[in-house]
Amino acid sequence: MQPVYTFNLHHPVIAGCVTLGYYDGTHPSLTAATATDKIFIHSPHKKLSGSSGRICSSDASKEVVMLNLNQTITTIQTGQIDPSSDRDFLVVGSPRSILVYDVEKNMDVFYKEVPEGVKVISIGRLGKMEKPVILAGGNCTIVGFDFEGNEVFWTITGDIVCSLALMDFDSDNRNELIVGSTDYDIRVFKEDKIVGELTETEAVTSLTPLQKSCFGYGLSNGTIGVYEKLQRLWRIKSKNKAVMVFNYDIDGDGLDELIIGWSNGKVDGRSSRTGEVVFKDNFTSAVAGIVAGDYRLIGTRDLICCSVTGEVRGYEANRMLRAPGRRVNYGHDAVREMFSKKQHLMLELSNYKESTNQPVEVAKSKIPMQTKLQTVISLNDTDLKKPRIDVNLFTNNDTVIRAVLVFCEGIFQGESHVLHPKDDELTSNVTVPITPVNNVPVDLHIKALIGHKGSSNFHLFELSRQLPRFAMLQLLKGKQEKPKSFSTFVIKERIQRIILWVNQNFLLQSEMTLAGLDMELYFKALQVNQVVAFCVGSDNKITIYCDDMGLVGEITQSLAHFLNVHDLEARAQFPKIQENLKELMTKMVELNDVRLQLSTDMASCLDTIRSHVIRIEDARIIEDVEGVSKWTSSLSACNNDILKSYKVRNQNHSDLMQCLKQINKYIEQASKLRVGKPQSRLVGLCRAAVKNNNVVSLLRIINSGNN
Ligand SMILES: *[C@@H]1O[C@H](CO)[C@@H](O)[C@H](O)[C@H]1NC(C)=O
Ligand SMILES: *[C@@H]1O[C@H](CO)[C@@H](O)[C@H](O)[C@H]1NC(C)=O
Ligand SMILES: *[C@@H]1O[C@H](CO)[C@@H](O)[C@H](O)[C@H]1NC(C)=O
Ligand SMILES: *[C@@H]1O[C@H](CO)[C@@H](O)[C@H](O)[C@H]1NC(C)=O
Ligand SMILES: *[C@@H]1O[C@H](CO)[C@@H](O)[C@H](O)[C@H]1NC(C)=O
Ligand SMILES: *[C@@H]1O[C@H](CO)[C@@H](O)[C@H](O)[C@H]1NC(C)=O
Ligand SMILES: CC(=O)N[C@H]1CO[C@H](CO)[C@@H](O)[C@@H]1O
Repeated sequence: MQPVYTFNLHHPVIAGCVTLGYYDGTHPSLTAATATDKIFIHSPHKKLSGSSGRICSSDASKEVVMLNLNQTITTIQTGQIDPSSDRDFLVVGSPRSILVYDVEKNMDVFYKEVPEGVKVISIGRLGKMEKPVILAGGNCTIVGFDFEGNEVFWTITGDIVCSLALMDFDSDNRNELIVGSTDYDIRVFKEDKIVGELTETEAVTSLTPLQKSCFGYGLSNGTIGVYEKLQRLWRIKSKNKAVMVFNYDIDGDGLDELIIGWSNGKVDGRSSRTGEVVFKDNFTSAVAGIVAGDYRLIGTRDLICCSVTGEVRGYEANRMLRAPGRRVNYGHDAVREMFSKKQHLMLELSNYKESTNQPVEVAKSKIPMQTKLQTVISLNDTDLKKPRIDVNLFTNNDTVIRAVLVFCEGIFQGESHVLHPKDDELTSNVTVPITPVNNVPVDLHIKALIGHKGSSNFHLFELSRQLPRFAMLQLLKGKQEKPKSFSTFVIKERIQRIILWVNQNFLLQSEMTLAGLDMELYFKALQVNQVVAFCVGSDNKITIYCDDMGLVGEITQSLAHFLNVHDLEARAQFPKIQENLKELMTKMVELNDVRLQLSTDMASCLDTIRSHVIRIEDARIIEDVEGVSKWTSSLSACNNDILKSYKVRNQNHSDLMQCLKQINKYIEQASKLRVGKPQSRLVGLCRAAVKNNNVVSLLRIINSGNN
C-alpha cells in the first residue's frame, strides 16, 4: 500500500517515544523524543513561537520547536486531561518523575516525583472516575494523577510495568485498565480490583485496545497477537521485535486492524479476528512509533508511521478494500484448509503406493490396527536442583517411536521440542522432560511418528494433554511438620468441591476421594523446595502453611476462582517476611535521610562553586594571577566533591528503588492472600502505611487485612 504523504523530521527519534497532540485543540503536531533527551514538536499548521521556558530552539520556519526537559525521558504521551478544555497536553515520564506540560502556553502544568519511576503512560477515563486520569506505570506500581497533580489512583502489580491500555473490557461502558509487565503477565484491573490475569511467555511490551472487548499485544521476543477477553484469538511469532502495536481501521471495513511496527522497519496491518495480513509497508530503518491523526487537515484520521531516522509516512484508510475483500479472505481460509487436507491425503496415498509396490514389505510396514500411543506424566525429582516433569510416551505393542514433536508454549526455546533417536536406538518408549517455570496450566500438543523397526513406513499419531497448574507440587505421603507461616480463611463450600479442585490442579498418581469432613494434604513445591500443608477443617476453615507467601497467594487465588468466591478475607502470619519488611522499612528511612543530607550538601557545594567562579572572574579582571590559580584549584577540589556526591546519590537512589520494589512485591503477595474488595483494600492501606513509615501498621495490615 502506498503512503499518501511522506516527509522527514531530520532528527533521530527514540523508538516508542512518538505521539501526536492537538495542543491548541485543532492543529495536530507530531511529537517525539530525541536521543539527546529533548522533545521535538513538528507543527506544520500552527507556528509555535518563543524561546523562553522549556523551548530551547525553534527553526526559522517555526515548524519545529525543541523542548529541553533536563532529565532522561522514558516515555511521552499526549491527551486531554483538563476536563474543561479540549486541548491536548504533553505528559513526559522520566526515571524519577512525571511532568505535564502545556505546549500551547509553553508552561509546566505540574511536576511530580514518582519514586517507582515512570516507564509507560496512558491517559483517559478509568472506571467510575469522572475526570480523565494520567496513569503512569513504573516498578511494580501504577499511579494515577488528575489534572491538578493529585494522586487519584495507586495500585500494585507483580513486576515492572511495560505497557498499559485503557479499554472497556467487560462491556459496561466504563474503561478497565490492562497492564502488561516484565513478569510475563497481563492483568486486567476494574478500578483497583484485578478481574483477569493472563500469563504470556515473555515480557509484555505493548498493548492496544481493539473493538468488542479485544486487545492486541506484543511481547519482547517478537510474538504478537489478539485476545478477546481472556481467550486468545490468534498470535504469530517473529524473529523481529514488535516496537509497538496500534489500532486502526486501515481497510475501512468498520473494524480496527492490529497495526504492528517492527524493529526491522516493517509495518503490517492484520485482521484483529484472524491475524491475516491486510496491509504492509517497509521502512529502511526500525519503526519508532505509530499514531493516527488528521495531519492534512482535510477531515480524515490518517495512519502515521515514523521511523527511528525521522522518516514519516501517512496512509489513508483504503476504501477499495471494503466488504468484498473480506469475503475473499474468508475464502482464502477455506482454500488453505482444503490444501493442507489434500497434502495430508497425498502423503497417506503415497504410503499405500509404496507398500503395494513392495509386497514383501507389506506385513512389516503395516502397523497393527490397535496400535495406540499412550502417555504417563510424572514428577521426577531425582535431581533436586533440576526437578522436572517426565512425559513418558509409549506404544502398546512392538512398534517403535521414530520421532516425537512436542509443542508447548513458554516451555521450550522456540516453543517446540523434537526428539529423533538414532536408527539403532529406536524403542517403543521415550521420555520428554519438561520444566515449567510458573504455576500455570500448560497445554502439550504431541505428534509422534510410529512404525516398525527397519521399515521406512511410519504413521503420524497426535494427541494433546494438559499439565495441571500446580504440577510441580509433589504430594507427600503421611504427616509432615507444618511450616511456621500460614494464611487462613473460611470458604463455605462442600469439601467435595475442594477435592475436585485438588484433582484438577495437582499432578496426582491417582484421583483423590472423599475420606472425611476434614483433610490434610502435604506437598513439596519442587521449584522453591518448600513444604506446603493444605488443611481443610470441618468448620469450613482452610489453612495453607508455607513460607513462600507468593505461592500461598497463587494457591488461594486458584481455589477462590475455582469455587467462584468473589470476596475473601484472610488472616496471615509470615514471620520471616515480616522480619524482612521491618528491615526494608528501616533501610528505606535511612536511605531517605541520606538522600536529604546529600541534596543539602550538593546545594551548598553548588553555592561555593558559584562564589568561586565569581572570585576567579574578579581576579582575572584585576590580573591577579596568583588569585586565579588559587581559586581555580579550590574550584577543582569542589568540583571533585560534587562529582563524588553525585555518584553517592545515584547509588542511594538505586538502593532506594530496590528497597521500594521489594516492599511493593511483598504487598502484592499479601494482597493475593485475599480476593476482591479485601484484596484491593489491603493495597490501599499498605500504601498509606508505607508513605507514613508506619511499620507496625504495615505488618498489622498484612496479618489481618485491616488497619
Ligand atoms: C531542571 O529544570 C528545572 C526547571 O524546570 C530546574 O528547577 C532544575 O534545577 C533543573 N535541573 C537541572 C539539573 O538542571
Ligand atoms: C526499577 O528498579 C530497578 C532496581 O530493582 C532499577 O534498576 C530501575 O532503574 C527501576 N526502574 C525505574 C523505571 O525506575
Ligand atoms: C527471548 O529472547 C531472549 C533474548 O532476546 C532469549 O534469551 C530467550 O531465550 C528468548 N525466549 C524465547 C522463548 O524464545
Ligand atoms: C524493504 O525495502 C528495502 C528497500 O527499501 C528492500 O530492499 C527490501 O527488499 C524490502 N523488503 C521487503 C520484505 O519488502
Ligand atoms: C529422572 O531424571 C533424571 C535426570 O534428572 C534421569 O536421568 C532419569 O532417567 C529420570 N528418571 C526416570 C524414571 O525417567
Ligand atoms: C518406559 O521407560 C521408563 C524408564 O525410562 C519406565 O519407567 C517405564 O516403565 C517404561 N514404560 C513402559 C510402558 O515400558
Ligand atoms: C510391547 C507390547 O506391548 N507388545 C504387544 C504388541 O501387541 C502384540 C499383539 O497385538 C502383543 O503380543 C505384544 O505383547
